[in-house]
Amino acid sequence: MDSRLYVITGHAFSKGRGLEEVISAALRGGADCIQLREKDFSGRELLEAGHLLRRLTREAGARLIINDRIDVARAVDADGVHLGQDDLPIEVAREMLGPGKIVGISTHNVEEALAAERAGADYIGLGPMKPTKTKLDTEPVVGPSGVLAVRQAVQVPIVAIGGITAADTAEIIRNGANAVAVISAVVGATDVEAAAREIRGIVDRERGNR
Ligand code: TZP
Ligand code: MG
Repeated sequence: MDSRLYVITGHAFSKGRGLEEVISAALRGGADCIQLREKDFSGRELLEAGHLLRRLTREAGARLIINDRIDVARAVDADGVHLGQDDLPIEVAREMLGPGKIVGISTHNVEEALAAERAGADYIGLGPMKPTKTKLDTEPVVGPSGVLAVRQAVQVPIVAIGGITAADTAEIIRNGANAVAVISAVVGATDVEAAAREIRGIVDRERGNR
């Protein structure tokens, strides 16, 4: 899972703009992985959004990951799922998704990262990097220094998350993250495409310097 700019949907943070408008702009700006994450959508609404995102991500050559819902991921032929620590275990999700699919999991410290790697995760989310208003029930901040500690402990790709802006991205990538995942810094930006392009450019530059 070698993505660089991982953009997560969030209609509540999209300034009233629709999913198609916002995600099309993020993809034009260089998002190479989109996660469908809408906690208050019904199954029907998730399915409809998933089909739309599948079309947009295919056209852009980007990945599509579905948060939590393995059934929705299968129904829309997504590239994989993103799980929380309390969701179905990685092995079970992989069995349900079938071969060739991506299974990622949220982690918050070295112990969880090691367990995820042992369980065969394709990538780990690691965060929060900073306090964020986007997710209310976050674990304590791990920060960019936490990326360094986890990078020293595991080989699995690290997708840093939580409160990340363009200004934080260089340090996070230098500390060993493969990618940054954002909601508000891209979907809440006035110019979504420009915001994505700026962050993607920083990731590309810093990864090139490693
Ligand atoms: N998981 C940990 S922090 C977070 C999620 C989904 C929210 C990320 O949103 P933002 O706006 O990039 O802080
Ligand atoms: Mg979850």
